[in-house]
Amino acid sequence: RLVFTDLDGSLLDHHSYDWSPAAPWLGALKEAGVAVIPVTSKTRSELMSLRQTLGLSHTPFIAENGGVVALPPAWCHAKREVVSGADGLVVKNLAVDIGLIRQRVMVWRERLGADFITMSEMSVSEVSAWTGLNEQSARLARLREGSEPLVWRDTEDKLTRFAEGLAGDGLHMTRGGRFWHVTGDIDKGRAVSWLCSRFEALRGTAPETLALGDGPNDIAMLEAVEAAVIIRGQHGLDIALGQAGSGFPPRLYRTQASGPEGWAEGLSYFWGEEGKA
Ligand code: 2M8
Ligand code: MG
Ligand code: MG
Repeated sequence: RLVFTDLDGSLLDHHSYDWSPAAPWLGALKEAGVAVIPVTSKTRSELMSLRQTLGLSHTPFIAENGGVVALPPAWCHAKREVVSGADGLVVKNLAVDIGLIRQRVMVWRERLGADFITMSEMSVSEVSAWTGLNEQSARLARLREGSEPLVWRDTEDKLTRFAEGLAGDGLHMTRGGRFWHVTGDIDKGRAVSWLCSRFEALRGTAPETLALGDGPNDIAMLEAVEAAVIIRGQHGLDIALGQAGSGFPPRLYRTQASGPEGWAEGLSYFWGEEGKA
């Protein structure tokens, strides 16, 4: 069994980033040997710190909306894969380089005369003000490798033309709880499917999969698994499946509660009462 989870607005509260209502389930899953895999817009740097805090230091994670996949040793092909640094993880970078993304974003701003502010243009304290993250976390959020968050301040029509312009460059726009994210040709769903194939290659059997998310950028992930939990959003964005076009209909549950309470509610719905405190 594998659990794939969005962080902001799902495992973590949209405003406070608290996860305590989900802690009993996290503990139960750990005890049962079920990997909980964060699949998030957050950066690798944010994840390196958060996974310790959440007690998820032995599971893989997917950062920057599917652009970065990090594998602990147990998820690697022995000898064939080399760890990328002191952190002991093998990192697969599926993203388009952030420098190129930023360059094309600036080109289309210029051409369309569009009004928006990117995360790289914000100071650390501005990122804190937008997100409610403390200074240290905001600093880690700015260390981006393959996705650029931005706050759109122009018309819908210009947004469409901006997205079309970027599409011509092979870039995509996806929407998180607060920001639009410009990425390469990646999404959370493809990264999740890739990890499932890796699981099967190593274990010889396909995993039973469940995923939880609250935002438009989670749709592809929710369509890539067998059981999907749509967590009630606190950001006013309604999400529906059938949009990523995978054609695979997962079993679906929509929660009453939002954030980590909804997270626990979704797990209890599919996997029983065993993890509840
Ligand atoms: C951004 O991601 C969230 C995900 O839904 C958003 O778009 O609202 C990213 O910048 C991420 O790195 C950061 O941690 C998060 C903080 O809320 O915001
Ligand atoms: Mg979210
Ligand atoms: Mg997210």
